[in-house]
Amino acid sequence: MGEPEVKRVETDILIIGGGFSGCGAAYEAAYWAKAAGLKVTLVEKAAVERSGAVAQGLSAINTYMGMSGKAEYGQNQPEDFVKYVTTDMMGIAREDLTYDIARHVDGTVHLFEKWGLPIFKDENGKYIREGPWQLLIHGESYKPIIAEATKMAIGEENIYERIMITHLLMDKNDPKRVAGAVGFSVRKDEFYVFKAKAVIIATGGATLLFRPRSTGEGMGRIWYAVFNTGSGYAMGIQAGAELTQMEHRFIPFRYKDGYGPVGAWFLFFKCTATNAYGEEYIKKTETIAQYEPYASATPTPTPLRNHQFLVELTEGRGPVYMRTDLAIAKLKEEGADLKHLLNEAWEDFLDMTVSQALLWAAQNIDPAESPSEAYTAEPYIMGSHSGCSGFWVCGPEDVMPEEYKKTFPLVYNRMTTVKGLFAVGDNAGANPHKFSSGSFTEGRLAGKAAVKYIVEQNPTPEIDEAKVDELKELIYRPFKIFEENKNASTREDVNPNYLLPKQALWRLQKIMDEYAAGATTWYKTNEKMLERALELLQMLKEDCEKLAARDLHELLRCWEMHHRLLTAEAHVRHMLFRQETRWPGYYYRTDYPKIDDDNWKVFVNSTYDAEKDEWTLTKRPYVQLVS
Ligand code: SFD
Ligand code: AMP
Repeated sequence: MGEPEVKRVETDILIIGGGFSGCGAAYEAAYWAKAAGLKVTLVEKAAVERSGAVAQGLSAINTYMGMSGKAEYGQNQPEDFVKYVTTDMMGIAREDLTYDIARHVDGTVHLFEKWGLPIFKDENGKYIREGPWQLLIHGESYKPIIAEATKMAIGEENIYERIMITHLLMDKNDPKRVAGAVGFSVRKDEFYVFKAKAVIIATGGATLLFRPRSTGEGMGRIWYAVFNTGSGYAMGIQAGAELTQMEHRFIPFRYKDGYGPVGAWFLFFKCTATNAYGEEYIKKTETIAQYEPYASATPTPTPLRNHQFLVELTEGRGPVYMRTDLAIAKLKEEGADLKHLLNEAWEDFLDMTVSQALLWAAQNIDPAESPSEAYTAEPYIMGSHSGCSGFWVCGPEDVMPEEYKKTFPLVYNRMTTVKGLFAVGDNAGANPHKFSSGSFTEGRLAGKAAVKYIVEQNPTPEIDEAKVDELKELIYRPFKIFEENKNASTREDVNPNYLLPKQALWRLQKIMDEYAAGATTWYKTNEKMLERALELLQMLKEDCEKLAARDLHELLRCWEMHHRLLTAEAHVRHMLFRQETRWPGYYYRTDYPKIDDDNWKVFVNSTYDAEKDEWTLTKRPYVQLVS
């Protein structure tokens, strides 16, 4: 590799990540930027057409109200959604943010349909509901459809693909204001410096921090996107942006090994899950009775449904099965067309989780004849599904409580506590259940607010060139480490002076799995285990100074590793701080096994001071807006 060429891009709004929230931000910002004469730029480490969590497609839109008043859409109101989300989070959510998504999300879904996304409809043209908030789609090409509209909105010349962003740049004259970002091309020897007045973090959540259940031939097969590597969390943490609920995680209950989602089966096909002895274990309400008042909510909150499963497994009544056989037999009895039903059942997976369909074929499973095993996966850190980790972001001015307004230096929707830095989708914390449509919507809200911020504040960022040089040196260091040390051994993957990113990742996953409530310990941990996790993470951090890369792809893996590591540390520190078990079924603090509403019905927030290498953790109040 030669000396990388330095490429400079000057823009007004920089969007990092071209997934669902990034595309939403680009689409909306482009509209408002036109009138204001501003430039919008999107940078993506892969190719927007098939990047991110929706790369494979999806078979449902899980956030849709249907509040237009038209009978064909349904009739949920945003307030209903807020109540549902807060309850699912066991009593804590940013209701202002959730409400804001709910009141705008339908418009996004209607746009998707206009752009060509096929939504299931009945013979009267009415959307077919999978559940109260969910719609079924023919969604294999969901991402290309959204990507095309985004490209048309901001212009392909403003999209930079195959660029891995590694660090944010802060303003030379104001370290608490963002000034851009740097990264490198994963295809060419090019180092990128983006200068921007506002930056929107839209890089998705963090996967593979924990040892996955898959091994050997299935290694790396997980439920959420492997491309979501905690980049946004890590970059924002280093910039000093306040985090919220980083102790939270999502443990999805999935078809075993193929990770096929269960929602369509439970809600649409009315499928049940039973233990090995045929008992429908969710009816055993005694297993969650200690978690009232949350246990008697309808639907039962997601973590508690997991808890019920875990009781069956750990008390020896596994395997647990999704009874597709019983569900299909019942629907047939009620007069459903079997061929049509089976088409829908297979499409559910072929649209978004192809490996599940392959696994059915490989294991000779006909869903009409045999049940399928289900299991809980390893933890994922994310803010858009039934998980709420992310940045503490500003809400809309009209509904954000005064207590929250005080925590922000400037009030612009979805801006973090760092001036000019916005976070959306998986990166915006404490407002989960956004899914694809809500993430795109949140991007739109931030895109509009970023334009407003630039117009009203007229920021004039200046880049510190010495810092840029320092970062360039640091970013490419893994190449140097490899070259200088490769002859110390006869095998490139065994060396006393460096470690490869995959080796570092395995170590991270082992630490997190064994000490930080991974699947191996049935999601249990305590203060001592978490403290030990921090010690081991610190050692791993020191060793990661010696990460080596043999090519640009491995350099990408090195930086994904750094980002995962910092995200993991934030997760452990937050879990250590929250002295209760708020989400049984997601994780258990065995030293504080109860839900403690008196002391912990609050958000746990943190900030990191990079200069001093110090974390500060604090509580922020939960404010109920909808009763
Ligand atoms: O069935 C950098 N999701 C579902 N949403 C639904 O609406 N319906 C469903 O059916 C859903 N299900 C589901 C879902 C996801 C997956 C993987 C499966 C099933 C198997 C969730 C949504 O997909 C999710 O909520 C949104 O996509 C979140 O949006 P966002 O923008 O927060 O994340 P993203 O789309 O993954 O995009 C992130 C982008 O950032 C890029 N990136 N670029 C540059 N530099 C870096 N350092 C970067 N780091 C990351 C990524 O490449 C990506 O493009 S179900 O289970 O419920
Ligand atoms: P999933 O396929 O598990 O990702 O779920 C898709 C959607 O269905 C999400 O909105 C879930 O919260 C919801 N969901 C899944 N299972 C259930 C269930 N048993 N009861 C109520 N909602 C569910």
